[in-house]
Amino acid sequence: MSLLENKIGIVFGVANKRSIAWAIAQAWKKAGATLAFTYQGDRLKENVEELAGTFGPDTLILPCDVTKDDDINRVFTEVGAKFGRLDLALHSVAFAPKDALEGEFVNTSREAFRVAHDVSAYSLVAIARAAAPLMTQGGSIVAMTYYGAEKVVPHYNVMGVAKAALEASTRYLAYDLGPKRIRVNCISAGPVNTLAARGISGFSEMLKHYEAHAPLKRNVLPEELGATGTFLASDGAAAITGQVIYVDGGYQIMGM
Ligand code: NAD
Ligand code: 0WE
Repeated sequence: MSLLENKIGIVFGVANKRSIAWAIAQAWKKAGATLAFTYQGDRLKENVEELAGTFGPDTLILPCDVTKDDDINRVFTEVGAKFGRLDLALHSVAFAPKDALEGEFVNTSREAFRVAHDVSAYSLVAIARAAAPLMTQGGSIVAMTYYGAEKVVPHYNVMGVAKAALEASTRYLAYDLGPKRIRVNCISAGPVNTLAARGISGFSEMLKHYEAHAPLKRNVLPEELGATGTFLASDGAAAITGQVIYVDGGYQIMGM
């Protein structure tokens, strides 16, 4: 039997075929899950419909700006109406204004700080709250994070602070939702060449740095994030909650 047979999931954060969300969605689908997808706005509608459209007629595809409570509530109302239940949710969404990732952290504006935290951290809380009533047989919520949450990665700046908030939110959500058998975990991925990473100056040097310094001497592959996402979604992880799992070739263990 497949690992996620009869599970219903929702995926936030597919922008294109390189998105980490797409890698995890494909793995969830392959493991037997039925999926709903959300996309940020009209700009990404066609992309997501083209990708997720290959998943069959029972695939729900809905717009959702995660900074809008009404969008989030509408999405979960529609998931409830179509499937009657939910088992899995993937949060793979982050944004900070570009200039906040270029200068010094000390110059982060109030507005850039607010936006980064709203999109990248608070949205997990809002999604978990809306998902929980549908997770009537328990559930698994997975969010994507990055090492810049715990150590200084030059230029990651306010995103690192927002990821720290995301990781702490994961722990508090795990505590609140544990009695309902809803687990909440983060995958901390090593650098992956996606849309969100492409614009970052020095990103290819970062990939080389990981190749040189991570114990496994290579970068992480999207399908490896898919495999960890499937594990965390599966009953094999039934006693794992509130954790940050590093899928980074071992980079995080190094002191030098
Ligand atoms: P991506 O650009 O493919 O995905 C980011 C997604 O966030 C996009 O789909 C975008 O539409 C969505 N998004 C941004 N603002 C939104 C909003 N207001 N409402 C709804 N959606 C919104 O890039 P990715 O690298 O796949 O990023 C996915 C996640 O993985 C992010 O949380 C990112 O921080 C994390 N991550 C990425 C890397 C990396 O190196 N690429 C490493 C570790 C963690
Ligand atoms: O979480 C991320 C990137 C998220 C991200 C990317 C952008 C680029 C375009 C958030 N907001 C924006 N805003 C934009 O305008 N990563 C883990 C990838 C990443 O980004 C970095 C990194 C790494 C790794 C930025 C600086 C240093 C390292």
